[in-house]
Amino acid sequence: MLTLYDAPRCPYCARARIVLAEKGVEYETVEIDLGNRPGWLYELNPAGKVPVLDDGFVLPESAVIMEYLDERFPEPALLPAGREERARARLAVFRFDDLLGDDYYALRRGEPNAVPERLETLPVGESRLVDYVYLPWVVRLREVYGVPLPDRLEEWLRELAARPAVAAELELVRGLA
Ligand SMILES: N[C@@H](CCC(=O)N[C@@H](CS)C(=O)NCC(=O)O)C(=O)O
Repeated sequence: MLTLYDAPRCPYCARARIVLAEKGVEYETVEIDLGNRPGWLYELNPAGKVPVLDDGFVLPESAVIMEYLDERFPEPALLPAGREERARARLAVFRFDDLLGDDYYALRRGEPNAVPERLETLPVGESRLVDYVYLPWVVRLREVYGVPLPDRLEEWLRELAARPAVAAELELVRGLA
């Protein structure tokens, strides 16, 4: 049985939750209180961060966890089939901080940010892996921070919300708002 060290409000953990649900994988959750992290978490992940996956070995870093799960449970595939498309998807994952993350956290701190511009050009809608990398932040922007989404993203989110894995995360985030 896989174990996910998880925190409900953490968008990085949401990436792992969504992929596990999408793949229909049964797993156990160990909930971490981010305000009072246990010392043993640093033995699992020296950075002291969640998510951490235990599948008989310990794996931190949400984007790495997502790709691991996509290989471990191949159906439905999240990375595209073509080599070029896979490379482009990995690039969009690699650039997450530049393309949304840094501005999201600036907005959260009440600092100047370019979230509206970032949302206009978000590299989603082509690969399910990239969609799930970005979705937790897009959902929190709309549901928690009241940021309006461009029509393209509303439509994208509406289609994805039909999938139980995404619907569950949306419900969780609405409970946080
Ligand atoms: N690069 C990590 C980031 C994970 C992360 O920042 N998680 C937050 C919770 S949302 C955390 O554990 N923060 C604790 C800390 O920063 O000390 C990943 O992608 O998994």
